Amino acid sequence: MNDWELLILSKQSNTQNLSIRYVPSAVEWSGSSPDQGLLGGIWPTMGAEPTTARAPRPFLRTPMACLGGEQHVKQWWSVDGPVAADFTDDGGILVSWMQAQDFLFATVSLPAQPLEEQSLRAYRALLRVLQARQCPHLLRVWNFVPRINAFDDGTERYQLFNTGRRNAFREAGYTLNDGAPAACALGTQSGGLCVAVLAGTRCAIAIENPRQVSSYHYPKQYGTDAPIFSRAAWLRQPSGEDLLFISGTASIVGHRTLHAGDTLAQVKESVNNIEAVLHNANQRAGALLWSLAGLKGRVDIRHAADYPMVSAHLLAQGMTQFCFLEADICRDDLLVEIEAEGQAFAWARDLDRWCVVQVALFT
Ligand code: 3EB
Repeated sequence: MNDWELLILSKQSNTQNLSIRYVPSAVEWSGSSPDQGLLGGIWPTMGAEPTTARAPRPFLRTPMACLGGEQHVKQWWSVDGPVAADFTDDGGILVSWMQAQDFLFATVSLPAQPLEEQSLRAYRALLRVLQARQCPHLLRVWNFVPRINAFDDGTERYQLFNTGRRNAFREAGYTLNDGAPAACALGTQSGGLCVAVLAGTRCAIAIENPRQVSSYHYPKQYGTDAPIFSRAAWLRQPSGEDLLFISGTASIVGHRTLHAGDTLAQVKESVNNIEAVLHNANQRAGALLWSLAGLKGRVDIRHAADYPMVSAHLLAQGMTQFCFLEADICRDDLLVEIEAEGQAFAWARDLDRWCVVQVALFT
């Protein structure tokens, strides 16, 4: 068998492809082919929409303002195949989910109650659905924590959330360190705790950032229970259109926040961190799959007044496919955070094989 045949065979494997799209809020879903299914979505809205309706509806609308980049506000996850929606009632906790052959998107929203318990119960319910549906590998997680920087009985709410998440992961046998999913944790001003997850039948490859201490190794000064996420997760795909999920990335070097009070310096540091993650991911892939200008995503800004400065800086970096949201960030000295996705071109990963084919053809 020659390389050409190998290449064709690898494209015919029966695993499914996942895609991401960002569209304006006015656009409604219509698949590019009848076979393409909408697996899930997350976008901000300031309208009061109930997120706990009993109808299966795995779209998470977060109570946040869009400050700019409205043409990229709706984040859609889709698959090349049919999807089925359902929900699971786990002792009064309602998990809405959509499942396709190789992927599952699920959301849970809980009313405002003691946060550590809510976090444990939300994750417990989600992980049970993943296991029951045989889609156990967490790829990307979104956490929305009301009043994330406020204190409840002397403990910061983000830390209470972390304790609940860690206990649920431990209980379900999920990793407490290497191999964790990509994630973000943002603060909202209203509503209850909301968590959305994207999971797969296959796992992604966790990517860390050499400039940053891994989240699960943060020292105790940030809370007794460290967060658990990877800086990025690389999903290989049969089409070659690999996805890179980049976690919320802020101005943290080592484990410390840098540039407290200086939003522009924080954005620059966040971009430095993303470049380091991209470099690491490209090295792991052994090919230049991802670049800054090819990323799409969201920029979360604590103070709306900082939006013009932040967006001008990112545009100048060639980061043109971003939406800007007003949100709180998990440390009270962080003023901005960037979350992003990279989608590789199929030919990029197969470049070495194409070269072999070319050489074979021309010699
Ligand atoms: C940081 O690097 C910034 O708790 O799931 C970023 C991404 C952050 C995910 C999480 C937190 C989380 O520590 C905060």
